[in-house]
Order: sequence, then C-alpha cells, then structure tokens
Amino acid sequence: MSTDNTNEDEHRHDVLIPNDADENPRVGKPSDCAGGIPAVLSTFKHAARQMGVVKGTKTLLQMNQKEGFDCPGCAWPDPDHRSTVEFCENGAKAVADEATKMRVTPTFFARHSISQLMERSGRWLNAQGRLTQPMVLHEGRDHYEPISWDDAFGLIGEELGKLDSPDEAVFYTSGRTSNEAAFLYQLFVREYGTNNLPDCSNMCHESSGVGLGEVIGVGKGTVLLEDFDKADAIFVIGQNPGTNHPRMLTALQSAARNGATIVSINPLRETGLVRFKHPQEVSGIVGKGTPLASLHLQVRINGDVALLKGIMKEMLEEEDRRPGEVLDHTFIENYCEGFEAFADDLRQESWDELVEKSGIERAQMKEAARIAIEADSTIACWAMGLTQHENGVANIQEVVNFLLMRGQMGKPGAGACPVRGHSNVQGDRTMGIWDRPTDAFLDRLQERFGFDPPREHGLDTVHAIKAMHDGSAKVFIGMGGNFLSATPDTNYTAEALENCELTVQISTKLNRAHLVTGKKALILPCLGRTEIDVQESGRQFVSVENSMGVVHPSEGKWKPASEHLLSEPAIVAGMARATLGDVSNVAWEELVEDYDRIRDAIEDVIDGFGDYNERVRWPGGFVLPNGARDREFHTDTGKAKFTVHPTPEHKLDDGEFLMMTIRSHDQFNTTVYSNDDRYRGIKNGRRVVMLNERDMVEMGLEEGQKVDLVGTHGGRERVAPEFRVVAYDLPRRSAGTYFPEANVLVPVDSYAKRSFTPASKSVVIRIRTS
Ligand SMILES: Nc1nc2c(c(=O)[nH]1)N[C@H]1C(S)=C(S)[C@@H](COP(=O)(O)OP(=O)(O)OC[C@H]3O[C@@H](n4cnc5c(=O)[nH]c(N)nc54)[C@H](O)[C@@H]3O)O[C@H]1N2
Ligand SMILES: Nc1nc2c(c(=O)[nH]1)N[C@H]1C(S)=C(S)[C@@H](COP(=O)(O)OP(=O)(O)OC[C@H]3O[C@@H](n4cnc5c(=O)[nH]c(N)nc54)[C@H](O)[C@@H]3O)O[C@H]1N2
Ligand SMILES: [Mo]
Repeated sequence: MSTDNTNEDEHRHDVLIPNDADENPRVGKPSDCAGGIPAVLSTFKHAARQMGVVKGTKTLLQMNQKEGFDCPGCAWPDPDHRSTVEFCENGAKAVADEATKMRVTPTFFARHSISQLMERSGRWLNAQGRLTQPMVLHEGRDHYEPISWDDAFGLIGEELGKLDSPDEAVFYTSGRTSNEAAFLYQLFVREYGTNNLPDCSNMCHESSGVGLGEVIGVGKGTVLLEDFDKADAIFVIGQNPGTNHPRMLTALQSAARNGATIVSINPLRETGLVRFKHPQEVSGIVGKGTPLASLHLQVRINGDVALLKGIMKEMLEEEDRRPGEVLDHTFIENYCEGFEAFADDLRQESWDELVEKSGIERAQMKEAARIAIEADSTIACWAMGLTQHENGVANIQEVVNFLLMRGQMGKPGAGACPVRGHSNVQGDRTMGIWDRPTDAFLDRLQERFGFDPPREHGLDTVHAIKAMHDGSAKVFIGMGGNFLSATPDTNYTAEALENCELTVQISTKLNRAHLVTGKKALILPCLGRTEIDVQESGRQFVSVENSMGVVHPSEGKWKPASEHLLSEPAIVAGMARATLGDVSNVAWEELVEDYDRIRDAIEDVIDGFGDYNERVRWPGGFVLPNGARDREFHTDTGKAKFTVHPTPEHKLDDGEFLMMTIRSHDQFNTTVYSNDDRYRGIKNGRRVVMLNERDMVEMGLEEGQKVDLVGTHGGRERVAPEFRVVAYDLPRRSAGTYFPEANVLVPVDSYAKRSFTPASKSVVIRIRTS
C-alpha cells in the first residue's frame, strides 16, 4: 500500500462543485412503489425534450432490440423474449441524453472561458449538448480552440514520445467503451509500453472481481437471467435496482410471482424493492403493483459482514439441531475447502456483537436464515453497497460463504450475481483493460502481435491519481468518463490532473474533467452508442458483454451528432499511429476499416471468443464460459473456498457519522439530469445530507438547516460546504449524500484492501453548523 502523503500538501485551491443557483431542496414522502405512470411519463418527457417527439419515440423502440443498440444505461441483460419496448425510465434518460439535439460547438468555447464554465453546475455543463469538434487548450489559455484530428493526434504522439518512460502516462477507461474499442486501446497502450490502464471498474465492482476470483476462480457472476425464474429466494444486498437497474425489477417481479421470496439488505428502504408496477404492463399502469421484498433488513452502513455472519450462525445452529438438513455436505466435501475454520469462527462469534455491529435484531437474522434454509435455490445480488468499503472484498467473500453453505452455486436458480454498472464495464475487463493483466493474456498478445508487452503491473485509479499528484505520471488520457468528478478526493485529484503536461478526454458530453486540466488539454469528441458508424468497408456494429457474461452486438441507428466525430476505434488507431509511427506491429488502419478484423484479433487472443464473428451475429449473442457456473472452480487449489474475515468495526467519536455516497433517481454517475430524487421524495436539490431524525434531535439540527460536512481522515481536513439537512429513515449515526457532490470528502487513501476500490460508502464525517 502506498504511504499517505496527502497531509503534507498545502491545499492549493478548492475545486468547488457548484450546484444550480436555484436549488432549494424540498422534501416530501418517499414513494412506496416504483414504476407505474410516473415512470412512463418521465420516460417520454425526457425523450421528447431532448430529441423531439418523433425521434424520441423511435429511439425508445430501438433500444435493446436484437437489431438495435445496447442501452447505455446499465449492464442488466436482455430477456430472450423481448417486448417491443424493452427499456426503462432511466435507460431512456441515458439514451435521450446522448441523442439530444443540443450541441457544444467551437463557438460555444469561444463564448465561454474555462473559468466561467467552472462556475456552472455539472448538470448545466451536460445539458449544453454533444461535443462536435476536437478542441485544444493551449498552455496558459482560458479558452478551448478548434484543432484538426491530425494535429490532435500529433500532439498526443509528441507528448507521449517525450516521456522518460511509458509508465509516466495513464490511460483511463470508463465502461461504455465497446469490446472492439477496448481491445484496440489496451493493444495500443501495451505496444507503447505500459500497463497503466486504470478504469471505472476500479471504483466499482473491483472488490467483486477480486473477491470472487480468489474464492471461486472467476471474477464474474455465476447466474443467467433465466435463473431468476427458478430461484426460491433472492437476496438483494447493497443495491438500489429501482433506480440503477430498473429492468431488474421485471425479473424480480416475475420471480416473486413464481413464488420466490425476496430479501433486501440495505440501510435505506429503497422504493423499487418495496413494490413495483411494471410500466409496460397494463396492470402495471393502473394496478397496485407487485410487492417485492418480503423481508427488509435495515442494516447499518458497513454492517453486512456482521449481519451475514449472524444469518450464517443461525443456519449453523439449525444444522446442529437437525443434522444433515441445512447444509449441503456433499457439495461442501466435493467442491469446497476451509469449511471447518469458517464454522469455528462463526461458533465463536458473540451474538451481542453481531447484533450491535449490524444493527439487526437476532429474530430478523433468524428469519433470513429460515428463508435461506427453506429455499432449494438462492441467488445473491449485490452492487456498490458492498464493494465500496475498506472491507469490500471481505463483504463479497461472506456472500460466497453464505451461498456455499447450501451448495447454492452451479445449479439452476442459484448463484452469485454482482450487478454491474456501466453497460460494458465487464466486457472492457475481458478485453484486457486491466492494470494487473495475467501472464497468459500477455503471452497471447505477444504471440499474435509480435511485440513484448510490459510485464510489470500498472496503476489502478487510486494509484494513478497519486502518481499524477507526485509528478511520476505526466500524461492522462481518458477513454470516456469523468475522471475529476467520479474519483475520490476531488481537490486532491484536481491537483493531480493539473500537474500533468497533457490531459486528453475522449468524450461525448461536456463535463468537469474538461475544465480541470493539465498544462495542455484536448477534447476528442466521439460517436455514441446510438449513432451510425461507417468505416471503409461500410456500416459497422460493435459488441458488448452484459453483467451475466452474454456477448451481443450493438448497432447505432442515428445520424452522428456532428460530421467531425470519429468512432472510438478510429480515435485509438489515430493515437496509436501518431505515437508508435511506422514501427508498430499492428495494422491500425486495416483493423479499423472493418471491425470484423478487430474481432478476429480478439478471437486469437482471448479465450471464449471462438468464431466470434459468426456467434456475435446469432440472435441474442453468445455466453462466455464460466467455470463456477459448472462447479469447476479454477482457484489455486481447484476448490471453492470458505474464508474467515474479521467483523469490521467503526468506532465513531461523539458527533461523527458514517456516510455513504449514493445515486439519486435522476443521474447517471456524474451526469446529473435533474435535481430531483423522485423515489426518495427529495426535490430540487442535491446538496443534502440525509440523517436519522433522532440523531438530528440529539445534535440540535433542524430539517433544512445549512451545515458543512467535514472529514479529517489522515490529518487533512476536507470540507463539503453548505449541505441541507434532511430527516430520512436510516440507521442511527448514518448519513447519506449524493455522488459526486460529496466526493471531496472521500479520502484517496481510504480504499478496499486488495481491490483498491475507494471506500465511498464508509466515509467518516462531522457536521459543522456555523
Ligand atoms: N439510472 C442510473 N443507473 C445506473 C447508474 C446511475 O448512476 N444511474 N450507475 C451505474 C453504475 S456505474 C453502477 S456501479 C450501478 C450502481 O448501482 P447501485 O449500487 O444500486 O448504486 P448506489 O446508488 O451507489 O447504491 C448503493 C445502494 O447500496 C446501499 N448501501 C450503501 N451502503 C451500504 C452498506 O454498507 N450496506 C448495504 N447493504 N447497503 C448499502 C444504498 O442505500 C443504496 O441503496 O448502477 C448503474 N446504473
Ligand atoms: N463517491 C462516489 N464516487 C463514485 C461512486 C460512488 O458510488 N460514490 N461510484 C463509482 C462508480 S461505480 C463508477 S462506475 C464511476 C464512474 O466513473 P466514470 O465512468 O468516469 O464517470 P461517468 O459519469 O459515467 O462518465 C460520464 C462521461 O462519460 C462520457 N461518455 C458517455 N458516453 C460515452 C461514450 O460512449 N464514449 C465516450 N468516449 N465517452 C462517453 C461523457 O462525456 C460523460 O460526461 O464513479 C465512481 N465514483
Ligand atoms: Mo459503476
């Protein structure tokens, strides 16, 4: 682990994340039902406002169809029998946001200086529309100016060429990048000579990848969509599907109708998990909705290890009472190791401590254990509520312990289901976007392309920020994303980016990462998912991998937002040629002429992609191999592993709170669509801190009061000023704020062990009132 050098640094400045001037939060009651008429209205309103009524409706009808484009909203899979309208409210917003009629042209940049744009909210920046032309920021200037693609690539080649070592450059990827673009990008970066390939996954499901990889031999989930219909119990842990994976509610609804019991584990009673009205069913428009979770465990923030241990301890005690009836001994003996140590640890845990640390009564743990015991098949789903803690990897491995006890892996209706975020974040990793590539992968790359790829592991997101901060990395290139606002410790990251010689953002929309730059900066605008991509050989499609390991095509249908846009693969090829020159072993231009050629190269390098070009054209695509799904555990011992983890403890001093940073219903990561959070009943304001009412009374805080949130991790004070207090139903001493407004408070040095995922769901803060 790197040492903390943050406290020696003087604050050079505060990069405040301004909000809209007219924000003034109003708080009503959280809704008790997700979907229904409000979701339908919201969908069409967004689409029509951004695209116009005709294009809006047409676009919605093309989403997630077998011939259409993959929804850029999330990585939830498409059902085999798709309705003509296979989209959700929030997917529609993501599409409308990309297909908007608004444009950010060179005139826009001539009119607005960077200093002026810095005063604007992220929502405002995004709302200005699609980027249309490559732009450059020359050293010492306050305005971006137009630049030709050739000159832009030339500048990148020149700056990368100047570095003492390729390891002084950082190549970030966000998770919308297609397989084809991602494969070319890592190929370029490795031929250039570094494994510095941080990605958004580092901040997202890295704890799942590391955790699962260690104990079941594959860093991905083990269930398919059809398993939801076969499950008797579904545990949804640390996830808010009603907002972030709305199409998952359809799967949960149909599972519930088939008799499955759904358990939700969450400090908040999230609307989508309570009751759901399918917006695309008649009964969903007018009916009462389907009740979903029948047991809600309102766990303390980061109380999941304690809670899962409590549930498993109950299961173990029940097994002692009814030997052979609770545990799957055959599975444990044949496929697992480490059970004895695991069971011993559970036996010695004290009930009082498990109850105290989880915030959940023993009777409720017993009830959850009963549901698990009565279920022949159980699925456990999770997202950021588990991964973004210092013990994020342990959280995931406790979930695996829970599943292994009853052999709930590698059989129908059962298994682990990390629900991914960005629509191709899983595919990007499969393609080699990884700071820690395996030797086997690099060998194959070497064999196929005939250069020596670097073997030393590269920088992940946290370490890339530190390297730029201390000057050991000098060029930053971002393939999508919003590196400034998505990362922890906004001010520290701002200093890191400003230390660079050159920062490059390959983007569709304007965001704050375009404003906090290196000495020189480039904006390279690219085609989005929804747009037609024509290369030498004609119209192209790309491919993506969903959360369940299904690879399928995605083809844009709309005229590009500007004639100057290039596709991501073409941009990579341009950067590669300008940087590597004629000595490159890769025929960049040829590959980009016809994406089938890129897929042929992928097939040669990556397992599971045999006959890629043929199979990707199959209706619905194809499924990647996954050992654990067939009870083949490719761990170092060939067994699935039970593991033992200490129960985390947060010793909060008087006046301290444990804060989680979460998404509202009207944002996609750092892209804020509006200042409302409809399901939680919070309107017209994002600078809010949700607190338990009794804590408010104790602290003498009033609803709506303005406070500063202060963190002091590692001896450095971090302040998020002027948040409004909102009383909300969450456990004592917990606080909830929105990402990215609260990222200034997430310490760059607080991250999950082994996965280095920033602990953005357990930030210790104080509340300052004057
Ligand atoms: N519309 C929309 N869709 C999205 C996104 C978006 O921003 N908007 N983002 C995409 C991306 S990249 C991702 S990764 C996913 C994110 O999807 P989620 O993980 O659902 O997103 P978060 O808002 O971070 O919510 C985390 C949930 O975990 C709970 N939680 C927080 N701390 C804890 C804890 O300690 N224990 C437990 N048990 N629960 C906890 C919170 O109350 C919240 O319900 O969504 C993807 N889809
Ligand atoms: N405090 C806190 N921080 C968090 C989180 C949290 O829960 N709490 N969540 C973390 C998670 S899970 C994630 S995944 C990260 C997300 O981190 P990022 O992926 O870096 O952030 P996004 O906000 O998704 O990026 C949005 C930008 O991507 C660009 N973009 C959109 N579509 C395309 C495209 O097709 N191609 C290209 N080239 N660019 C495109 C647009 O310019 C847009 O402004 O944030 C992390 N940060
Ligand atoms: Mo994510």
